[in-house]
Amino acid sequence: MSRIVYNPTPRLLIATTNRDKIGEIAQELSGIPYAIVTLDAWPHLSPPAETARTFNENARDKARYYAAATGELTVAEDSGLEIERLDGAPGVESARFGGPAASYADKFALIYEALRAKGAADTTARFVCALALVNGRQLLFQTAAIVEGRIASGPRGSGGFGYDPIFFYPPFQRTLAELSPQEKASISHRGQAFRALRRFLEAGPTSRLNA
Ligand code: ITT
Repeated sequence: MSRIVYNPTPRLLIATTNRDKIGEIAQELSGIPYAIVTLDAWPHLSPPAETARTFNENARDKARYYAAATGELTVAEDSGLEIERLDGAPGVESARFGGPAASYADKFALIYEALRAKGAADTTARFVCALALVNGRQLLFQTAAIVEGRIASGPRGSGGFGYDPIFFYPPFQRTLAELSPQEKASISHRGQAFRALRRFLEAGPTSRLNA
């Protein structure tokens, strides 16, 4: 006698409170054999404090926190902008740089002021994205990716989000905010990191974990 096994599509929680990140990640993961869920399904869950000093640790901590709170197979990422002449600032503080009330215009003004104070009109910079995939307490996959560029002479463009208007990407001779979403995804820190996650998921080992 054969048994009928109901094998539902496994779920994957994209654990971020940042809507702009969700848009870019969903685009990168479209078509994977997982049902994507977001934190909208847990409206009362507060975000964890991000206390670690590295993107990798913060990504792991966030993924572990949300996996424990929801019971879902969870991916979280930690990302930010490192400016060479500012010794890597704002780095892991990118989202909080300038304080809770600071707009991105305020953050840009602080950055240009700090660069002027150092006599550093031109500087290299990089965006970093570290991601971690966790099931229960188990870290299944971790990767990090960067995109190298320069701080633009002034903010330009209206696409993207966050620091994109001040990040000049030399191969395209434009800021990330002047790129189409597809162009940004093709070279960005997040695009590269999530394409690596897609390859890992499509290789299959996790597809049975929460089925
Ligand atoms: P979650 O922790 O909930 O994911 P968050 O926005 O607080 O949301 P992070 O702590 O990782 O996330 O901070 C990332 C910040 O780095 C983000 O808020 C932007 O200020 C900046 N950032 C990261 N990726 C960026 C991108 O592609 N373009 C522009 N700015 C980016």
